[in-house]
This record gives sequence, C-alpha cells and structure tokens, in this order.
Amino acid sequence: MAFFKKLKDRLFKSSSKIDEGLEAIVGDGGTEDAVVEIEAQEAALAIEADAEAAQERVQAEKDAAAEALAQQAAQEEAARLAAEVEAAEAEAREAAAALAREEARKAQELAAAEQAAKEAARAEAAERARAAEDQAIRDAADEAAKAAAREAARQAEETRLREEAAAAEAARLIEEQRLAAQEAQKAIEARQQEEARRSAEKAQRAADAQAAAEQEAQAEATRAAAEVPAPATPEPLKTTLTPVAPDLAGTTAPPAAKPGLLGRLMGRAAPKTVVRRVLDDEMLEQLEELLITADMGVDTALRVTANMAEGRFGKKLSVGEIKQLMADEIARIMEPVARPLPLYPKTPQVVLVVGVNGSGKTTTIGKLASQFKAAGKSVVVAAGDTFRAAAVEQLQVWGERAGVPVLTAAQGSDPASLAFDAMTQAEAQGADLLLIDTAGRLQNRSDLMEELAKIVRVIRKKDETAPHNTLLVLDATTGQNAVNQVKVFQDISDVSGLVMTKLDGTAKGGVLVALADKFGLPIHAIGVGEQIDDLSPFDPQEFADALVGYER
Ligand SMILES: Nc1nc2c(ncn2[C@@H]2O[C@H](COP(=O)(O)OP(=O)(O)O)[C@@H](O)[C@H]2O)c(=O)[nH]1
Ligand SMILES: [Mg+2]
Repeated sequence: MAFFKKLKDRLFKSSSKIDEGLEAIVGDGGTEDAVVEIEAQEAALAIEADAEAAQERVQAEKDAAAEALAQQAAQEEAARLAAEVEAAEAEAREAAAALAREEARKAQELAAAEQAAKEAARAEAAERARAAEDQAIRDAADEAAKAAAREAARQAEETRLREEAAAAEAARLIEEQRLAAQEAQKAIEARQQEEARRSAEKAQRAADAQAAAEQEAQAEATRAAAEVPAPATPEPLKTTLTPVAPDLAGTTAPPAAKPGLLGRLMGRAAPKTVVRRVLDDEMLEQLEELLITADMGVDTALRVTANMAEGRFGKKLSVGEIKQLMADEIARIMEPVARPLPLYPKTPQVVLVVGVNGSGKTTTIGKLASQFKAAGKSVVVAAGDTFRAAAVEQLQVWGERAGVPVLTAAQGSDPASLAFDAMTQAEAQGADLLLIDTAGRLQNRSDLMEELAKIVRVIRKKDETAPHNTLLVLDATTGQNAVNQVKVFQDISDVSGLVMTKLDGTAKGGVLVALADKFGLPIHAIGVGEQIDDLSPFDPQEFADALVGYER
C-alpha cells in the first residue's frame, strides 16, 4: 500500500512538471512571434526608403544631365540628348527595382531562418520534456525496487529478532527450570537437615528428660524419707480475657499476651515454601479468581491484578513478591478511605448508627462509647432499636461496661421521640457525643426509611446540623452482600462512613476492598472480636497485608 501511494505521489509530481513546461513553451513562443513581425515591417520600410533615395539620386542626375546638356546648349542635340536621358532614366529604374528585389529576398531569407530556429527550439523542448518524463518513470521504478528491497530487509530483520527472542526465551525457560530444580533440591536438603537436627534435638531432650526424671525420683525418695508433705496451694487461674477497659493513651497489650491483629484477622499461618513463577495470562487469571473468591468482586479483582501485572508480565515472581505487590495494590486502593471518625467542635456531636439486624451496631456502639470515654469524652447512648426488648437490654449491658448512660424507652415506642429526649439530655449535661442505636429491619424497607427520616427530623429541631455522622455498620461475613447493603442504606440515609465488623470471623474480607473501590466512603474502624476493645482503627497496609497473608 505504502509503495503505491509513493508511486502515485511521484506521478503527480512529474505531471505537474509537464504543466510547468507547457506554460513556459507557450509563453516563450508568443514573444518570439511579435519580434519577427516588427523586423519584417522594418525591412520593408528600409527598402521603400532606399527606392526613394535612388529615385532622388536619378532625379538629381537627370537634372545634372539636363543642366549639362543645357550648358552645352546644343539646340539641335536636344532630341538626341532627350533620348539619352530617357535611356539613363530607364536604366536607373531598372537598377532601383533590382536593388529592391534583392532587399526583399534577404528579408524573406531572414524570416525563414528565424522560423527554422523556432521550430528547432520547439523540437528540442519537446525532446527535453520527453526525456524528463522517461527519467521520472525510471526514478519511480527505482524507488519501488528500493522500497521492496527495504521491506524485504525489514522482514528479514524482524524474523531474525523474533527468532532471537524465541531462542532467548527458550534459554531463559531452561535456566528458570534449572533454578527451580536447584531451589527445590535446596529446599529438600534444608528440610532434611532440619528434620535431622530436630530428631537429634528430640533424642537429646528425651535423654535429658530421662536423666532429670531419674534425678527427681531419687531426690523425691530422699525427701519422702525425711519430711511430711505440706498441703498443695492451687495455682492462680490464668485469665485469657483481654482487659475490659482499653487504654487510648497509647499503651497496647504486649504482643505475646494476645494474638496480633494480623493473626486474629484472617487466622492464617505464614506460608512455609517459596514458589516462583513467570507472570503470564494463566497466572493472572488464577490471581483474579483468587481475589474473587476472597469476596473482592470481579471489578476490583480485575483492577488489582491488572495493576499488579503492569510492567511485570513475563517476569518471574516469588510468592512473597506477589503478595507484596498485591498487598501494596490493595493498600493503595484503601489508603484514601482510611479515616478515623471525625470529631467536631460542636457538641453534642450526634452519631446515628445504622445497618441491618445482626451486623454489629449495638456491639460497635458499646465499643465506641468505651473508647471515647477512655479518651476523656462524655458520651450519652440512646437505645433507638425499640423494636426488640432484648436489644435495649443488650445496649444497657454495654453501657455499664463502658461506663456511659444509656437512654431507653419502652419496647415498641417511637424511636424518634427517644432520640429527641436523648438530644435534650445530652445538651443538658454538656455531653460531647450522642450515639444513637437504630433498628435494622430491612425486610420492611419503607418503614425503616420513615423511621430513620423521622429520627433525623426531630434531632434537627435541636440542632439543624445533626446528625453529624451516619455510621453504616457492615458484617464482613456477609461477603459481597455488603455491597448491596451500602447501596440500600445510601438510598434511605445519608451514610457518612463505614465500620466493618467480624473481620476476625472470616477468611475473606475482600469485600472491604470492593467497598473502598466502589463507593469511596470513609472506613472509620473494623471490628475484630466481641470484646469491648476489639474495635481497631482501620490501617490500610496492615489490613492489606493481613488479607493476602503477607508478613513484612
Ligand atoms: N466475632 C465478632 N463478632 C461480632 C463483632 N461485632 C459484633 N459481633 C457479634 O455479632 C452479633 C450481633 O451483634 P449486634 O451488635 O447485636 O448487632 P446489631 O443487630 O446490628 O445490633 C453479636 O453476637 C456480636 O457479639 C466482631 O467484630 N467480631
Ligand atoms: Mg442491635
């Protein structure tokens, strides 16, 4: 195609040259024609003038002859002289005519010569144009041949490069296989050594234990012979419970006393073997599936794997590297949404807590109340889930644990009027925060919507900027269903942030990544247990590492 286009361009160029040539020729011819006409006219005028001059000369001679004849004054000779004059006149006329004929012939010859020269010039120009045209065609053919040669060379080069790349790839694969085999061999050797070491240690320990037991038996026998045994005092019962009141000033439980967040989150053991593999389509698909099975949702899983693969396709990656990449990618998605519950100078700050039944609202309110209390804030809690008596009692228990007042109303009473009373009390006692629990009967969505709207309406009578936060509590074990819950609650309330509970109770948790990716709502905290201090600030990197099982 390119070749034909080139040739076409060149042909257009040579035809435009012909145009130029034609114009030049026509222009030149026009001017030459005018010059010949003028010259012919001038020649004719000269001949005429010469004839006049000759006539004048003849007249003068005639006059002179007449005068001479007169001077000789031979009257009788007059007739003869007249005859002679007549003869001289005729001769002179003849001479003048001959001269004129000669001049006219010369002028004609000149015009003919000019005409011939012009013809020759025209013929030469035509010949030049033909030659130029031939040359252009030859050039085009040359160019075509060169282009074809270049294309052939390029293709040959491409083939060579492809072959080289294939050879390099094959060599690399062989090398990889060799390295993998080497690594596998090393791992086997290491494992064998480790096993040998362990069995040696075990044997040693058995021998030591045996010796100690023998010694102890001997000593015991000696003591028994010497003393009366004292009554045994029971060992103090070791509690595995975590402290009830968390210390927000910064002291945390020592890592040995309680499994770390990482461990509790997914409850996974760190991998023991290292796997290396070339990142290819197949592997990417597998990674995607993996993320999808971790509740991440198709879109987010695709985004994560695509970003991971960028610039790394064909590279060999170890499990550790893949995990790190994945964790970093997930953390990057979550970073912008990791924000603690914002605290405002306006008090009481009203926090409305919404979510489906059983998602963990009441528990989360208890944990939040406890944390804020520990941070020196005065907190009031309103038991807005008046639908179930058990819900009210449950919140009262949490209030006692956290040491904050819980405002309740009779079962079945209007949660909005309870919220109004709670506002009044919170204002009266100068509370910093008012946490309002709500019911989560999603099966009757319009009732719930009306109930929440009414609560908002009445608290706005007290403070038109309230509620300052609408926290949506989601249960991590519900997986992708949490995505629907966010949509529904965004429809019926003004969700300002999320808390995800029960991340200790699932091996998945990927839905939180999907939520961050899809909605961009702030994630304030995560629930990692049923105890009062099992509510952690959301740390994206820590979460991502835990989700993929990466240990830094
Ligand atoms: N493992 C675990 N259980 C939780 C967590 N948060 C809440 N729960 C439990 O989930 C159940 C429902 O919680 P609740 O606060 O009553 O949910 P509500 O209906 O939304 O108020 C209770 O048994 C809680 O102990 C959490 O972070 N981890
Ligand atoms: Mg509840």
